[in-house]
Amino acid sequence: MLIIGEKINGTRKEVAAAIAARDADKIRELARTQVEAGANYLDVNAGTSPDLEPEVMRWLVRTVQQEVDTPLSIDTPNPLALAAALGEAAQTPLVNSISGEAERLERILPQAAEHGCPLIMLALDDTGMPKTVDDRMRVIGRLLERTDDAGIPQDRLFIDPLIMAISTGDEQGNVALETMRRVREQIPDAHITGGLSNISFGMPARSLINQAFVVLAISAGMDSAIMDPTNRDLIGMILAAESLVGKDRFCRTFNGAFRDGRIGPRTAA
Ligand code: THG
Repeated sequence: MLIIGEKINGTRKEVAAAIAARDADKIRELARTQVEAGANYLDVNAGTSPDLEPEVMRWLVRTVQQEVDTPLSIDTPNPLALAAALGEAAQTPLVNSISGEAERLERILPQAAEHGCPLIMLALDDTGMPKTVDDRMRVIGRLLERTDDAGIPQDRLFIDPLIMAISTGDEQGNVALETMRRVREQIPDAHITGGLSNISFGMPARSLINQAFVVLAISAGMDSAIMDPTNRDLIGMILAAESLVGKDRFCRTFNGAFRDGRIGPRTAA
């Protein structure tokens, strides 16, 4: 599982406060703890108004990369904020994201292509959020024509089915899972990602829902998630599920994580 650490997000209270105070230590700590927990990418979302976003994004990326040289996931619909981030990134970042919205296609996709960035593709367009699996697959198909034309290889794509809260509709889990299964079948080289905790928004005991969902999603072909990498239970569930579907040769990753004390019951300190 390619883990994209979600915690540097300006829509979160502690990060909004750190940005307002330009508290670099706080941002560096969020970077370090997520990388130590095993994050492969760090998502960076300024969560500010579009006019301030390029400046805040530049500061966030610079600050994070003072602490870690982990590749980033630049989470913005704003082409100017993406350009600012590209200027500061230590390694080629993941671009989060493009969609069928014209602005993103015309001003984000060319930057991703030029810099050879992997790219998250949302099943969304100017007409809004497609409700059914068929509608999502149509949007994804149209976007795939555009990324193919731009010369982006399909194994550089992270397709996001748009994970919506089950509290807003009983079928939201099935819609996301069935979209994942179809993407896995029709676009076998592409990665599948998404915001894992979206599924449990508005529910009690969210962690239980997130853990159950990630197992089903791995079975449906999900191989990446935007999530809290410091959540030990979730990491344990992911590594267990991957070993159960043949994604962990000789269960080496599971065994190694257990040996290192990263999963399983905590031993008394
Ligand atoms: N797809 C893509 N990008 C995304 C999302 C997605 N980026 C944003 C989001 N969804 C994923 N990122 C986060 C970041 C933080 C939190 C959740 C998702 C988070 N949420 C807690 C909650 O919801 O209760 C608490 C907030 C807080 O700590 O203040 O932390 O779907 N491509």
